[in-house]
Amino acid sequence: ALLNFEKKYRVRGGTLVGGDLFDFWVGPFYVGFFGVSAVFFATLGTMLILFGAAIGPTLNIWQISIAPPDLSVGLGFAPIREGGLWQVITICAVGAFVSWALRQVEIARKLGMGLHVPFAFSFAILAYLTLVFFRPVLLGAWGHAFPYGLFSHLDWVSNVGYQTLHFHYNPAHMLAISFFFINTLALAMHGSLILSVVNPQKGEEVKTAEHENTVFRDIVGYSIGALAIHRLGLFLAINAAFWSAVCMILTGPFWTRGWPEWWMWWPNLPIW
Ligand code: BCL
Ligand code: UQ2
Repeated sequence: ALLNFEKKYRVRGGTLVGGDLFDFWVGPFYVGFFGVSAVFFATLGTMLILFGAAIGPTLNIWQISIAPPDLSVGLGFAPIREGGLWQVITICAVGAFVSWALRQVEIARKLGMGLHVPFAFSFAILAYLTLVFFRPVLLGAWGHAFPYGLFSHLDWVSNVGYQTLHFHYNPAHMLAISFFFINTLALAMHGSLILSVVNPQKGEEVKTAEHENTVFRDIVGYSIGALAIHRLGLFLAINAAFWSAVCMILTGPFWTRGWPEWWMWWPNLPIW
């Protein structure tokens, strides 16, 4: 059913591609050129994963894995059963993610809103592209990308981590983790604060912005404010994904020894 406010916002225009051709809705969903391309890539990619599982050695959901080509293939195309499937699935994944971001752009334009949502999502795409495109290209082989499987991708993370002896010493990994954790703190503070003001005791009234500011001034002596908490959240989330991408671009292409050794710059400073 069409919600009463939806009619007003279902306006023509704002499309980047296709003009009016795909400018319509299916139920609650806006379609657009990029809705069509997203569904196309997502469906094809999913079917290829199912095909890969079917021709693979196991149907155990935990063990199904679609691996990239052998390192000897370098940056070339591989036969479909020897990593080619992984390559086509990766193209589908990138096609679907980028379509999704551009569909967010079209919807934001249609509504006259800022592009903050697609901007934020593009950092998740950047992190994914780092693992399956930029880093393998810099290392000279698709085989450096991670395999698509539940346990197999965990094994990849572990192996790649131990190749540099102790991944916790990767400074960009440290930063990324710190942003993830601070982001969790910030959203827990924000979510709990909002719920606490809109769920008053029986007989009490919903509380105001003054209450929000006062409770945190009483607790920690500072309130960031209703607008800035959202800026902070977006900043923390974007940085978490960004420094994750950086930590992996560094690992291999720009640093091949153990990460603990990188910290030798500190005792090697000429000031001691
Ligand atoms: Mg580590 C990476 C934390 C220990 C080796 N590690 C990461 C980062 C993150 C992290 C900073 C993964 C997040 C990320 O990249 O998001 N590691 C972390 C923590 C510890 C830790 C907190 C800990 O000990 C407490 N790591 C270790 C140990 C090493 C180690 C010491 C192993 C022994 N770590 C590695 C390696 C890697 C990491 C190797 C990485 O490769 C990874 C990293 O930085 O990658 C960049 C980014 C997000 C994405 C890539 C997701 C992209 C999503 C796409 C765009 C959209 C998907 C849509 C989806 C399919 C649709 C679903 C539809 C729904 C049904 C609705
Ligand atoms: C706040 C505020 C909100 C909030 C939150 C705070 C009225 C509705 C959560 C409190 C935030 C602070 C003190 C900053 C915390 C900093 C970090 C780095 C976690 O003041 O304004 O708006 O939701």
